[in-house]
Amino acid sequence: MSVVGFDIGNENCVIAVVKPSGIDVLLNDESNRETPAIVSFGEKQRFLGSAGAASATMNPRSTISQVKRLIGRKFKEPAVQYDLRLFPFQTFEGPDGGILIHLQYMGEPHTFTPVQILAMLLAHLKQITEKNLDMPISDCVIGIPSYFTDLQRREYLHAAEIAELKPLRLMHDCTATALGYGIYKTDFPNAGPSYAVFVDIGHCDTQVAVASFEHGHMKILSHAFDGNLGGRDFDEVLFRYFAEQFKEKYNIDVYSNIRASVRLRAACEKLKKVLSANPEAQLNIECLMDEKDVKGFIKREDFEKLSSYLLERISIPCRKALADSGLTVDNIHNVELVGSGSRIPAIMRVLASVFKREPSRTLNASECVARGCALQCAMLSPVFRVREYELQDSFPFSIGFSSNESPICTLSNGVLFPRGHPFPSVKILALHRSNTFYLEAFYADLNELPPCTSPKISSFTIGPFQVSHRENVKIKVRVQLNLHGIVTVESASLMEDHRDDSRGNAHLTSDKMETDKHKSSDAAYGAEDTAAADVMKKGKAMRRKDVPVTENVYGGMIKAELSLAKEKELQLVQQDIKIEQTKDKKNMLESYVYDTRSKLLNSYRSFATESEKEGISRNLQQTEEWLYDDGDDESENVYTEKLEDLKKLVDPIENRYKDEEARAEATRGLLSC
Ligand code: ATP
Ligand code: K
Ligand code: MG
Repeated sequence: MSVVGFDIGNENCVIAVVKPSGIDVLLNDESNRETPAIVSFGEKQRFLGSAGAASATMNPRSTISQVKRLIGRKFKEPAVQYDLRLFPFQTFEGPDGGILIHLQYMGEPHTFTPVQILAMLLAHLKQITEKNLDMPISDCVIGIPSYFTDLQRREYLHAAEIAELKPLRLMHDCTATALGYGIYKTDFPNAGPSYAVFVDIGHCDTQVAVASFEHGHMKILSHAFDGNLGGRDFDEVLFRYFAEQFKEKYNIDVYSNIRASVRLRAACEKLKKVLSANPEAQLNIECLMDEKDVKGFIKREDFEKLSSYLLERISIPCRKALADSGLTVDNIHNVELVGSGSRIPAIMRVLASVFKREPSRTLNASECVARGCALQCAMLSPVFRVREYELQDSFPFSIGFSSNESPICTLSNGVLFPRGHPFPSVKILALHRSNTFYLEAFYADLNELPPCTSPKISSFTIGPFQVSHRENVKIKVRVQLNLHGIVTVESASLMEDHRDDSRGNAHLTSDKMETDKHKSSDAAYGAEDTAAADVMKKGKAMRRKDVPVTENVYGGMIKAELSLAKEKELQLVQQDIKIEQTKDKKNMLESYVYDTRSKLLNSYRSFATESEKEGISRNLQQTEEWLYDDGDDESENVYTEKLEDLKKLVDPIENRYKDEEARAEATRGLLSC
C-alpha cells in the first residue's frame, strides 16, 4: 500500500509519495518532476503527459490542455466561451449544456467529455506512479481549487473512478500547501497562534488562504480566489502585443491560423519566463505563417506596464482572504508565495505592498500542493502512521437547505453551512413529516461563487416511510459536508417514541437543526449513532428506523455514462498498449538486424560459410530497407514473423558459435581444476 498525492494543474501535474524516508516527488518517463497536463490523440494512439506536449504543435486540433478548467462547467458560460476561443481544439455544447470535445482519432471523429480527458491524465499519473513504486496503487489525495463547486468535485471523483483511483480526499490546493508548511513548523511565536498567508498563482488561477498554526494543529481561516487570473493571462498580454505588431510588420494575422497561434502562444510563454530573469527578451519564430520568419523584442518594464491591470487584480483575493480571516496585516507572521505563475518579479512587489512585507519563498513553489496531498493521504490511510496532527479546513461557500420550497429554519435564509464553516462537518436536522419529502441543497449566496454558477446543488428524496394515523413523525436527517467538500445526506431515520402519550405531541414540534458536529479530518466519518438501535432519551424509549434516501445531483455523469466511459477508457488503453507492443516488436527487429550484422563481422565470423554470410547479409539488407519503406507501419504479427524468418537463417550459426563457446568454457574449467 502506498500513499500518493496528485497535483493536477492546468499546465503541470506533480506526483508525490510518502516513504519512510520522507516525501518524494516522482520522476516521469522523461525524468522530469512536472508532467504536462496534456492529452494528445495521434493517428493510432494517445500521447499523454510529456509525450502529449511533444506533439502539441504538430497536432494542435487533437491535443487537449487545460481540461481542469472545463470540468463541471456549462458550454454557454461567458468565461468558458472565452477559454474555448483560446483553445485550438473543437468543442460543442452537450445535450445537458455541458462541454463536448470533438476530435479526429484513428481516422474517425470522436467525442469526449472533459471528465474523460481528465481521467486519461489521472490514469497516466497513476501509471507513472506504479512504474516508480513497482506496485499497484489506488489510494490517493488529489488537490483541487477551493472554488470548485459541488458538481466539479463530484466530476473529479468520476474521473478518478474511470482511472481506477480512489481519492481519500479532494483537498483544497492551499490547504495542502499549508499542511506541508505547518507539519514541520517549530518556530512558533511566544504566545498565541502563528498566522500565515498562502498565495498560489498557477497557470489559470490565483488562490489565497489564511491559516493559523499552533503546536500539533492548523486551521484554515479563509479562502479567496480569482479563477481567471494566472500565468496564462500574462502570456496572453504578450501574445496580443506581438500579434498586433506582426499584423503591421509582416502583414500576417496569427489569429486566423491555429498552428501559428499555438506556436506564438508557446513562444510568448517562454519569453515571459526569460523576462523573469532578464530586463529584456527577444522572440524569434521561424516560418510562423505564410513562410515568414518573425522577430520581436520587449523590455520587462514594458511588459509590466502592459500587464499592470493583471498585477493589480492579484491584490483583490489577497485583501479578501485577509478580511474574511478577521485578521489585519499586522497579525500576519508570514506570507508564502507558491505556484510557478508567481515567478514574475513584479508580483512580489504587488504582494509586498498588500501585506506590508516581502513574501517568502521557503516552500517548493511547484511541488508543495502534491507534497501536502501526499501527507494528507498518509494521515488518512489506515496503513500509515503519521505524527498526530490536526487539520481543519474552511468551506468557502454558504450552503443552504430547503424542504418543499421553504428554507429549513436554521440560520438566516436556510443556511446550514455558512461560508467559512469548518469541514468535514455533520449537521442533524430534526423534521416532522407524515410523508415522503424532499430536501434541496443550494448555494445561499451566489456572490461567493465563480460567476454563472447555478444555485442548485442537489435534491434528496427522503422516504417512503410508514406512519400510523397520517400523523407527523420525527425524522432525523444527517447532512454531511464531507472530506471532499461535497454535500450529501448521509442517512435519515424515523424516530419512534414508544411511550403511550407520544402521539399528538410530535406535530407540535417545529423543524430544527439539532446538532452541529464538525470534527477535523477523518474523525468526521465516524457516525456516533447507529440506525435501528434503541436509544434512551430523557427516560423515553426511542426506536429509530432507517428511511431510504435518494440523491439527485443537478448535472454531471450518471451511472450508465460512467460505466460507458470506463469501457471506452479500457478500449483506448488496449489500443495504446497494442501500438506500444508493435513499436517494441519493430524495435526488436531493427536491433536484431544491426546486431546480427555486427556479429557476422565478429563473433560469427569463423562459424559461417561465405555463402551463408552472403545470404544473411542480403536478408538483413532487405529487412532494413523494408523497415524504412513498406514495413514502416505494419502490425505486430508482421514484425514478429519477419524476426522469426531471420532467426531461422541465423540460428544455426548462433548454435555453432554457442557450442564452441560451451566447449571452450568446459576446457577452461578442466584446466583450472
Ligand atoms: P493551475 O494551478 O492554474 O491549475 P498549474 O498548477 O499547472 O496551474 P503552475 O505549474 O503552478 O500552474 O504554474 C504554471 C505557470 O507558471 C505557467 O503560466 C508558466 O508560464 C508560469 N511560469 C513558470 N516558470 C515561470 C517563470 N520563470 N517566470 C514566469 N512565469 C513562469
Ligand atoms: K502544478
Ligand atoms: Mg496549481
